[in-house]
Amino acid sequence: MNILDKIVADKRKEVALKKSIVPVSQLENSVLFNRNSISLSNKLKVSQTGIIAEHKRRSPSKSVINQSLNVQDVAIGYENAGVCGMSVLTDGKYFGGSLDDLLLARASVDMPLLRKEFIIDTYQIIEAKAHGADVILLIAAILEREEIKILSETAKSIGLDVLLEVHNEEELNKSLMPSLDMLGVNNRNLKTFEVGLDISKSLSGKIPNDFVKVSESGISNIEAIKELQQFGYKGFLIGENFMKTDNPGESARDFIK
Ligand code: IGP
Repeated sequence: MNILDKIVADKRKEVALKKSIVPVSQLENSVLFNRNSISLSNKLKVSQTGIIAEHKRRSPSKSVINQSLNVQDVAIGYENAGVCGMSVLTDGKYFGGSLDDLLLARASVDMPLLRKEFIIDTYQIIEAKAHGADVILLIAAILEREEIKILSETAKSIGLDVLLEVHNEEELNKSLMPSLDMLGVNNRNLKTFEVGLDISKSLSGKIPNDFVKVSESGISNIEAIKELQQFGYKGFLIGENFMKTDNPGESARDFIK
């Protein structure tokens, strides 16, 4: 079993347990469920820099990245730096995140928030909205086309943007559909953890222009962004490079000026 299969197996159990305790109707009654979401894809379209900055304490590939900061300070730092949006990891077991992180980020800033999660069930989308997310991530490597359709249409029906993540041409070809807003190319192979920007470059021409192109992972300098912009990318998802410092907001600011 590769790590991705393990994460998904754990996630299925987690979602089944949660469903038995917190019914969807309860999530739909939360204050945040009725908040108007802000579109990240619209912001990226008009941005010069297109930074989506991530809150990530640890990961299966790097173990500890930063355990000492609180999510509110990180969120405020990112927003003050002028990023387009923030990605908040909500997986606990592998990334040290939580839905509370998403709630606290929501309470601290106005910018669009992405729930970074392994989504396999519509329940997690309702949950994302109820905790203040504006955008959800769908990962093509763990979903069938029909699942991508149901999940993305559910997200759109409650006003959320959808970022679909691929890592190769096969995943891209099976996934294209109008209910997606952004197409993300993950420079990290989630099964092997290998990282390289070449995959963003080689897939860029195959992504139709109706989708906002996002390059994800392994971005550590402005030169990489400038180069990826030549390939049509409008969004850049950056985690570790900011989170490994004592002041992620300041680090993000260096990428924006
Ligand atoms: C950020 P990095 O290399 O800048 O820390 O990567 C983000 O792209 C990465 O955390 C990520 C991810 C994911 C995490 C991309 N897709 C899916 C968990 C699940």
